[in-house]
This record gives sequence, structure tokens and C-alpha cells, in this order.
Amino acid sequence: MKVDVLLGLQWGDEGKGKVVDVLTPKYDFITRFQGGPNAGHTLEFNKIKHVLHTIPSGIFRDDKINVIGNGVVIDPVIFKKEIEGIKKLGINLTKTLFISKKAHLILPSHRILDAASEAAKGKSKIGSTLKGIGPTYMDKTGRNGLRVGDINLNFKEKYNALVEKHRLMLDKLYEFDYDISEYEAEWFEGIKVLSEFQLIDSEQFLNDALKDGKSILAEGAQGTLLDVDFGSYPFVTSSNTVCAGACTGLGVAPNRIGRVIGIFKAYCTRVGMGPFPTELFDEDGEMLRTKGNEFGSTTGRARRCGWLDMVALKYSIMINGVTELTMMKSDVMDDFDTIKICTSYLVNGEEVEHVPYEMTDEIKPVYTEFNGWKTDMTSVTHENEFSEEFNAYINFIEEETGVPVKIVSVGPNRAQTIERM
Ligand code: 2SA
Ligand code: MG
Repeated sequence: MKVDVLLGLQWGDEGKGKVVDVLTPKYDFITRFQGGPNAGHTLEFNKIKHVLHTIPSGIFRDDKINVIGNGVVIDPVIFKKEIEGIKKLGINLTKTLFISKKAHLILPSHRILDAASEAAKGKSKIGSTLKGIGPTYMDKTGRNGLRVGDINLNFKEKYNALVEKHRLMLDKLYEFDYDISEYEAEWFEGIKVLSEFQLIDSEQFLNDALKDGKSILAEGAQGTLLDVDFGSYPFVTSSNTVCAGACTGLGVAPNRIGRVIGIFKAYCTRVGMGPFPTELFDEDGEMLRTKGNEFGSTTGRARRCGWLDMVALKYSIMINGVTELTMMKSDVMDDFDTIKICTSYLVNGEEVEHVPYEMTDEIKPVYTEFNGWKTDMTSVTHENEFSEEFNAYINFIEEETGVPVKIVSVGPNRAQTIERM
């Protein structure tokens, strides 16, 4: 059996949560391989909207196994809240949620370091979600991190040693004011909750499952353009959000990867700082934000909006080896007379069709224009009902990328999902 990977091809918030929800019935295992509570995957369960941060999206179905892989970073406080929220729905997760012993822990002091680091950057700040993601991954690669498997192994001692190091940084390097005592008590409560779950060698568990013929879905968080290697560095997150991250973040070999499902919005959004060539500052941008309800599910921040960027989309498809595409939220553009796709960039007056080393604000998009479809896409149920204009938009994307658009989502409900033959 193979591991299918589902990931975002833009700057996150592509609507991965909904697609995972549609796909989960087809899989035995749902896994997370990178990121942490900076993610916010919105799912609907019993007509109630639910946002998951650390826990894989298969949790609302009791016949699925959910695994938090080694590549994920976990904040016990947020984890505890998530668990409590899910328990309230009458769902018992102790049998269906497994956590890698090799996953790293976000300490209260990591969150403070995140805030201190952002404050020190001033104008050039990243726009981090301030969940402590960056400092935790820094301690991981710096070989100082605290892992889930350390719980019960001189844990308090290791914790104190790491916090001491952080205190030095906060006092001497950042001269930052902070108080961790309150959050610390909650944090240890969270550790208790965490340790009630099945803490496992997830790489062995998953590879054994594959041998037993189980199917696995790897659920990406954030998006390709936020990848620490291939995103618009330094305005990125601190993990590998790309398909290769599923190999390192779960411990599955590259030849075990099957389908790579790339999710993109019919337009683009970004939260946080950093270059965004097709960003709109006019009423079109405002329309996308309002109609698309483009506000962060973790932080509530208003998202920056713009036209679809084909240059960046092709790049993401290349890096991930995407085998099929899913287009989200085309219904948000129902009212536009004209819709644009950026097909090349002007960099210092020169036209280029690839993503340059430095994604600066100086890049000017070159657009191809399309007639708007001016129909209510939310009630469309079959591809036969697509208008000529809508088909032109999709066909163009397929021709440019060479990858089929297999699913078109036209609204938040499961039913508003159209499979294309
Ligand atoms: P961080 O928190 O240090 O990883 O932030 C670094 C950059 O990565 C961006 N980032 C995100 N962008 C979009 N969506 C994200 N997750 C949440 C979601 C966002 C939310 O899935 O809904 O609810 O606000 C996410 N996580 C990190 C971030 O904006 C920085 O630019
Ligand atoms: Mg999101």
C-alpha cells in the first residue's frame, strides 16, 4: 500500500480541511507530518464548525486511526483544549489517536521566544502566528529539543535545562519582559493529558500498517509557498510543508508515496508578511476577502487576497510531484466580469516564467484575462452544468500545469464537491 499526500499549493488556507473530510472515508489512517498549532483545519461535524490545530482530521470518524507524526510540534496546552472540545462532542479518542514519541514539544518559553524574536525584527517581522513554531524547530535542529518520548524520562530536569537556556536568551539577547508561571502550570496539565494517549514509534507503526494493506492519508498543513526551503524565505514557516516532508515527518520512504493531491484556491490569499505578486489592493481584493470570508481560522487575521498565480502554482506542482489537482472556492468569483491569472512575472523589466530566487515586492505580474462565468456556482452539482467560461478557466489551468483538476469545490458543504471524470 501507499501513502497518499494531500497538501496546499499556495500560502495555506486552501481549504485542505474540507478536502480531507471528503477523502477520509477512503482511508484507514489519517496522519499529520509537519507544523503544529499554527495550522487551523476547519471541519463541519453535526452542523457545528470545528477547527483542528494539532489533531488529524479523521478524528470525527470512529473507524479511523489518527497519527500525529514525528515531524509535528505539539503544544500540550493547545492539545488539551482540542481534546476537551472533541470530547464534548461525545467522541472518545483514546483508542483512535496515536502520537509519535519523536514529535517535539512546544514549551511555554518557545512561545515567548517567538514573540521576542518577532518584536526584535521590527518592520521585517515574519507575521508569525506566535505559537512558538520557529523556536521549537530551532531547538529540534539545534539538538536541544524536548520530545514526547521524554515524558517520564527525567522530564522535569530536561525541561528546566531547556527553559534555563531560553531565559538566558530572553534576558540577555532580547531583553524581553515575560512571565511564564501561569502558562507553565497549564502546560504541565497538558502533558498529563498527552501522556494518557498511546505514545508510539510511529514510523514502525505506519510501515507495519502499510505492510498489512492499510491505506494512509498524509494531511499537510500551511502551504508549499510557506515551506522553509522552497517558500518565499524568510517569510515562511519552519517546517517542510512539501511532499518530501511527509517522508521525513512520518518515516515513510519516497517509494511509498502514492497520489499527491494538490489543493489550490481559484484565487490566492496570504496571511502574514512577505511577497505576494498578484495581491490586490482594490475593490476586487475586498470582494474576494468578504465573499470568501478570508480571515485566519487560528488567528482571525484578515487575509491578503489576489488573482491566481500560475507561475507559483506550476512551481508548487513541480516541487511536490502533484498527480491531481483540487480547485477550491471558485464560487467566490461568481460575480466578476473579468478574472485574471498571472502567467509570467516582470522582474527588472524582464519577463520570466519561473519563480526567481528573491520573491521581492518589485515583481510585477503579467496577466491573462478571462471572461467571468457570472453564474451561481454554489448550486452546481455536476460538471455538465459548468458554463463555457468556467470550463475555459479550468481547461487553461490543466493545459498550463499538465495536471488534471479532479475535484472542484463550490461551497463549504460536503455536497458542494464536484468530481470530474
Ligand atoms: P509561523 O506561525 O511562525 O509558522 O508563521 C510563519 C509564517 O507562516 C504563516 N502561516 C500560515 N499561513 C496561513 N495559514 C496558516 N495556518 C492557519 C490556518 C492560519 C490562521 O491554517 O488557518 O488561522 O491564521 C499558517 N500558519 C503559519 C504565517 O502567517 C507566517 O507568514
Ligand atoms: Mg487553514
